[in-house]
Parts: sequence; structure tokens; C-alpha cells
Amino acid sequence: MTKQNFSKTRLLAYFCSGLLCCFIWTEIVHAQTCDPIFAEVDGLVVAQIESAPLVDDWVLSSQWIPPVGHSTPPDPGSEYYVWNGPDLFSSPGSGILTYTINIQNPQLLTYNFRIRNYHGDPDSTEANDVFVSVKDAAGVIVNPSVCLPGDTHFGDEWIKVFSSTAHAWNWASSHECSGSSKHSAKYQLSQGTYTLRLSGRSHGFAMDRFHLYVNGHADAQNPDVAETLAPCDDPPPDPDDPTDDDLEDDSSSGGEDGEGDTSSTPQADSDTDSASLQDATQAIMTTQSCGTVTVPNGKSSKFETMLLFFLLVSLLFSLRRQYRS
Ligand SMILES: [Ca+2]
Repeated sequence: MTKQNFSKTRLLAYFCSGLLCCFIWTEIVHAQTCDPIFAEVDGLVVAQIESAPLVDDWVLSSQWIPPVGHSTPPDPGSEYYVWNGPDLFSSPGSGILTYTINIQNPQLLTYNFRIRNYHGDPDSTEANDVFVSVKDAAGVIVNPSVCLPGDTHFGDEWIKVFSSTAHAWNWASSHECSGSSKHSAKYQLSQGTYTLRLSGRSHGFAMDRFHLYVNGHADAQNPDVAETLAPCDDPPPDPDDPTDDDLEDDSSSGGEDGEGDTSSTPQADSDTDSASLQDATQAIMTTQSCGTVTVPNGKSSKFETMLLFFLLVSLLFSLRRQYRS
């Protein structure tokens, strides 16, 4: 090996080492400063349940031992949480999991709320629910759009969401507005930031992820679609700030979906708002910097790290071999 070739190889190794260091540093800074905000992208919000820190009696799937007689959840493709605390049928507020959501579309649209869940009690009406609360940025309660004044739980911060499908991962999620008023879960949301919280209710209820979506979205109940994370360095737009360039005017229409109110099995029907949402969400897609939105399960950064690490190790071995020769 000539001295000139050795220098070139060494320079290349230094360059790749620097690149790897910069990448790792970016990942570290990202992990330290980026609280997840789940952005609406083209009418869909996706959040992994395990994105919120474990609290109280929630347990990670790997630590969950189903009670005797319960069926065992199959692999859902990602981690999930299970409420391992006692039944709290009348006592919401324990084991609160918090998710920040940002809706970009300025129009008031109906979003189906679905939790991908599992419950394995022999009685399908047991171990099948959780409490949910949604508030806007001002802390005002957002009532489920399927609950009406006169319902027992209209105006309550916490409302029960239950699943009617047992022994399989499913998306069945219904609001129980009262004992006789139970509907597929929905919220009407417009542009702004919201806080969605889940609170333990039934022992053994397992949750993998939740989606908020407009009717007709192609990935409405796709269990592999990536979280719709907002970029860490791009805070949600302020609707009250006219200088905020992230706000876009969208005059197309949206609204009710016509889904049967009494159905407890969610369906994505043909009424689509995707076209009207495309423009309003384009800004997000073009400014994503976290690198996890378009790749299922957020595996892109891990893949890139492994690739760079492999490249660096290969170069170092090559350098060592050539130097000895
Ligand atoms: Ca999950």
C-alpha cells in the first residue's frame, strides 16, 4: 500500500466517523428534547400506546401474565400496555396515559377514535374497556360527537370506551354516553392542539395503538402504519397567530360520515375527506425532520444507524488490513 493511498483511506475513514458521530449526536439531542406530538396527517393521527411513559398499574406486554382462564394475546407487531390494576368502574383518574395531538386542518371534521385492543376474559363484556378524556388547548372538555345533552356522561371529563370483540386484536371502540346510548367512538375536531388521556378501568384490557381518522382513509385501521409524529423542531401552528406560515386556508367541505350510530364495530366507509385535507397537511410532510413518519414502526433511524456503523467497521478493518500489508 502506498503512502498516498493510505492517506486517502484514512481520510475517508475519518469522514465516515465524523458522519456517524453527527448522526448519533442528532439522535441523542432528538431523544432528549422531543416530546412526541401526534400530528394529523391527511386526516389520520397515529399513536403507539407505549409512546406514553408507563405509570401506575399499566404494564408492558412483555411483563403481562394473563389471568387463569383468559386467552393469551398473539403478537400484535409492537409493544402494548395492559391495565394490571383493579377494576375501577366508577373511579377514573388512575394510571393516566397522556398524548398530545395536533390537528392541522382548519375545518371541523369528524374523526373516528379507535383503540387497537385485546381482551381475553371468557366473558367478552369483561376486561374490555378504558376511560378516555379529550381537552383542547384551553383545557375545555371535548365531548364525543356521538354523545348528546341528556346523556348521563355528556360533559364529563372521563367517558368509558369499550370493545365488543374478544380474543383477537381488534379496533372496536365505542363511547358509552349512557347505559342505553353506546356508539362508535368519534370526536369533532378542528385545527389546534388537544390532550388525549387514557385512564385504567378494567383489569386485563390491553391496548396497542390508537388512531383518529376521517372516513375513507386508506390506513384508518392499518396496524403497521407509522406514528404521525410532528417534527421536533417545528412546534404546532398557533391558530391565533396570523403570521404563522404553517396555517393554510382550506375552503373545501367536510362533516358527518353517516356511520350507523348503534354499531359497535367500526368501519371505514366511502365518504372521504382526504382530498380536502391534502393541502392543509402538505406542510407537515415537507418539513418532517424526525425521519419516522413515513416508515412503518419508526425503524428508519435504527436502520440508518446500523448501516453507518457497519460502514465504519468495514472501513476500519480495511484500513487495518491494508496498513499491515
Ligand atoms: Ca403498540
